[in-house]
Amino acid sequence: MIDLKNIRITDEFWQAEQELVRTEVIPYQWEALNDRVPGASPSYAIHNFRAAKALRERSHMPGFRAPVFGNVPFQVLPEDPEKADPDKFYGFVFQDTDLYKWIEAVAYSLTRHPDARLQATADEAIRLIADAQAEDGYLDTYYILNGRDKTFTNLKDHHELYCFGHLTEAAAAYHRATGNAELLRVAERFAKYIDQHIGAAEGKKHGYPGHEIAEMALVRLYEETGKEEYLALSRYFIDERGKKPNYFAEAEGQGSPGFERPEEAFSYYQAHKPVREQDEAKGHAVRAMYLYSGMADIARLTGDESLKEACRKLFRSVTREKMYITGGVGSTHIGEAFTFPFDLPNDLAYTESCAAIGLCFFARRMLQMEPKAEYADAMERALYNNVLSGIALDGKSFYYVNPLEVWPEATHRDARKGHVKPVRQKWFGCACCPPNIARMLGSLGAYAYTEDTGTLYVHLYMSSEITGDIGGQAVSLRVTADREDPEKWRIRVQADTKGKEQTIAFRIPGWCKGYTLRGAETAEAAEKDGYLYVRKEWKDGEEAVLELNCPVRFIRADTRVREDSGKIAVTHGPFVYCIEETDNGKDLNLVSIARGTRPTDVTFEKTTIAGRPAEVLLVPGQREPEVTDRGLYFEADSAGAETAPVTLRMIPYFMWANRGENEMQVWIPQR
Ligand code: FUB
Ligand code: ZN
Repeated sequence: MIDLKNIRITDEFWQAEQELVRTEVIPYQWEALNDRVPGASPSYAIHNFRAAKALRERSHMPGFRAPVFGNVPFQVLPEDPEKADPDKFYGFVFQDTDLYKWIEAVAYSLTRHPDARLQATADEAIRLIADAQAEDGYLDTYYILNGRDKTFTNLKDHHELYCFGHLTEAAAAYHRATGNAELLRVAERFAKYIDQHIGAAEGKKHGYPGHEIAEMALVRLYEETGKEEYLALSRYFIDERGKKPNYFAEAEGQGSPGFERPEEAFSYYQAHKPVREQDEAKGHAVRAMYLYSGMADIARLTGDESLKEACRKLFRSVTREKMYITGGVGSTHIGEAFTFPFDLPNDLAYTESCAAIGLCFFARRMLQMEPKAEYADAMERALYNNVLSGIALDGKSFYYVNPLEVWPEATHRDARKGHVKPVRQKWFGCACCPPNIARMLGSLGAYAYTEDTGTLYVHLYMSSEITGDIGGQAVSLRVTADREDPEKWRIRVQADTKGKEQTIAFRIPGWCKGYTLRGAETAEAAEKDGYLYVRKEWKDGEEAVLELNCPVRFIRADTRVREDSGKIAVTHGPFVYCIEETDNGKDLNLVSIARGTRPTDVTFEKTTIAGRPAEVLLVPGQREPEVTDRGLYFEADSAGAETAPVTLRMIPYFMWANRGENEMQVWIPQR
């Protein structure tokens, strides 16, 4: 990962998002972690660490008896925090990760915006975590408080390795941002403990994480410390997964989840077959994205061709058969999972914010493995649409589920749609998404840019400044993404490569219909896999301008996506657009776009939505009249057939649901 210290995002649009994280999300989440938000589900994350610390202190006292694991549920239901037992664990088995993700988000925020008070608060939280860690290095407050006798007996569901993964991601980020190595030491001690108990050697458990993330986190730990054993452990997890006999069935003896066919048993965990034999994205979408990200990391670092090929197939399976136009993945709330190819229901979509974030992780790693614009296209799609939709424009509420069509009444009255919320929520009992959004937005620079020997890749266009050692060379670069002209993105590049030649590779986005490059006439330039490689000595004071044509586009879906037959989606640049009731009236089912309407008929309007600058598209449309007086079914004659012309006001999808509860729709019939 490129060092975020070298990158400053100056882009107005993205800076606003990063500022929301700094000024709203991080402080709010700290209150939530401490159970101080009236009316919000208590987190108990800090409570649990305090209880674990107290237990460790008591363990030195005479007569101490360690807790013994009874029949503890996956979620210990929260009570009134006032009445909580100070020695008891509360929340989900993975509750610790909420604090780790917060620390990671803080690390990125401190990189951009030093803040001594915030750093002191995070340092204190880290000290608490270190004090809660067991003397043997183990760290998961659910087991510490409920009974260590069952440590690593339910890798499938109980998330100990998932907690380790988030701890490690936070530790690496915090160390990189602040130089404070305390959490890194904690993560390394836990990594060593895991290594002693899980692995190929006789006497160790031959298991792997039920919820992946440790794979990519161990790679990060390896990159932060240079210690090969972490890379080896990550590789072990990847190589062991899905081998026969299946570890989860054999060692944990808990049978296969009921909703799967026998040959698919454990596909929920991507453990139905060895990873190199997997060619279809299956199971829990977040888990899948995290696994594939780890696979891509290992494939890149080891050059393992079979693993690279599996990554390519899985990426294609996700993005060519199972991804929504918004970059959302996971079509069903049952198991928060993928279903079958081209099954992409709009109003039942699960499309968890974390899963879209996971797709960004996977795509970024594919780009590091082999830069191809199709990976960046998917990453951009997910980021600009599904990920941003996960957070309100004021940063104060969040979506877990990001549907493409909402009829509020149905979400209230139909249990099948109970997971779809027409308004964002302040917090969640299972609060995985908000802090994940915070850490994603905080580390944007690492998605916009990657480096390889001698080359700086520009994947996403956002104004930024880059200085330091990039791709092994001293560089100073300023990118200005000028989006004033709605039909053209102008990317101005000023660079100083200090007397040496440097390649800068610019992505030509999938949405761009033609481009020009001016001001780099002295350069060697060649296009490959969707990137324009420009090699030259970049001199201070010179400017190159890349103009990307950015027309409005009407998009249709593969006809196998039955939900979208006869419909179009409207996009502009990376943004997917939607209609909302607030702008277009009730009963969005009655509006359509007439056949023959062209994208060039669309006009633009600059406005604000919830205080944020917004570009509205005005699309010529039509509306059918209501027919409510001819019985439930009636003869298909002229009634209801005549339509009235209307102008559809379309807003960027990520801005929906910021003006109260209302209907929303991305795909619009074309009649
Ligand atoms: O299991 C941990 C997290 O909680 C998952 O990634 C999310 O899907 C939610 O279930
Ligand atoms: Zn989530």
